Amino acid sequence: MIESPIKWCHISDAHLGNRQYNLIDRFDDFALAFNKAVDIALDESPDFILFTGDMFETSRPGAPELRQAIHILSKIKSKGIPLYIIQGNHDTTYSRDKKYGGDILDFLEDMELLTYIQDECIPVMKNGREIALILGIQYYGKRTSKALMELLNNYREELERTDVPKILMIHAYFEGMRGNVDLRKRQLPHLFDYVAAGHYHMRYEDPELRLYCPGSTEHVSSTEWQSSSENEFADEKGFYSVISYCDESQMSWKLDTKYITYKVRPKRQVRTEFDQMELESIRNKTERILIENDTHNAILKFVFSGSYEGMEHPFVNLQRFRNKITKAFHADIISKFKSISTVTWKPQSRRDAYEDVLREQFKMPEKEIPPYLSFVEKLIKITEDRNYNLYEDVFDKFVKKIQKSQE
Ligand SMILES: [Mn+2]
Repeated sequence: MIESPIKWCHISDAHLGNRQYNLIDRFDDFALAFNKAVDIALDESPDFILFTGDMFETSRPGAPELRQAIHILSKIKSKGIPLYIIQGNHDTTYSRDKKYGGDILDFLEDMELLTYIQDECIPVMKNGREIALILGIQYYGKRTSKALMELLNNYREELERTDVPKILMIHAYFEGMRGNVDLRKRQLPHLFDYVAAGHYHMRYEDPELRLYCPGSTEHVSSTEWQSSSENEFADEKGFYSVISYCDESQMSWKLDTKYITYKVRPKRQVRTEFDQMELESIRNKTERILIENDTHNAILKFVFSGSYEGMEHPFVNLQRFRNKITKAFHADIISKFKSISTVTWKPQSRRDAYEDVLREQFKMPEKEIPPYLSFVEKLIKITEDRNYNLYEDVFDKFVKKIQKSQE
């Protein structure tokens, strides 16, 4: 048994090389965030560092992101702290390079910048002594459960040990993280003292299962921006710093986990729902909201939704207000509008109903109604003969035809 506590840091999903929004500064953000996490981790003076997959955005990173990685990983190496890494779905899984001799993580291992664990169980050594045991599994997606069972079988003896903390490194979605699940919680054996998870980009933990997922080092997608309040910016990411010590009385390894955060570029989603407003007021309000929320250096996502009256303007294009944003680093403007009918349906017959539509919806002059109506009647006749679903199918097409003729 080891008397002194063991300490490790757990970082995940750096996605180096993500050329988000096609902006070089955004490309740099990913390196800056990973670099920040590593700097803080090194200040913690851990015995070793874990990285649970997706170091790179793609399996064939370009020279710029490779240089970023080498620069950052060299700092870890120069402190003499070992780095253990597993593959993620982004960086290595679908790499064809593997069968030609090695993927990008093999390459970095050749440069002695990390230890790449691929479906194996390895001891962590410090000063000639074993201080931990790490089982690292490759990315298997939906086949994770089966692959894990096989792996556990192969290392049954080692995993029965209790003299060192046992760690599982895994890149998979667990139940509770999101709808798409790779591994159910009951499929996770109670063999490990710490389960280091990657893949899910938000922080997630289940202390009972000893499952810890720090999330990505930078926000990879806007779905990660959720913050406690609508008005707050999502501007923090983090990683785990863990101290494990032996509880002699219970022959088990206790965990003392700390989630350390650092600042990243602020992001915010601004949702606005319009309730049956006139088009003109939608435009005015949109302009005001864009200007009010324009924030220096931030990434913004505006989502405008709702319905408007009348069918004169079937498309609401708010992109034209893009130039109102001058301070933000990047902004997406998304509009999801639908028009609502102002016609009240009280038809005695279908003919009356269409007459109502033409008069009220299309503001058609009285004298123009009869020719259209005879066209409608023909349509009705044909569609009834053919047994179409008149309201949902043909009427739709009819409305579009009229809209087009009025453009
Ligand atoms: Mn990822």
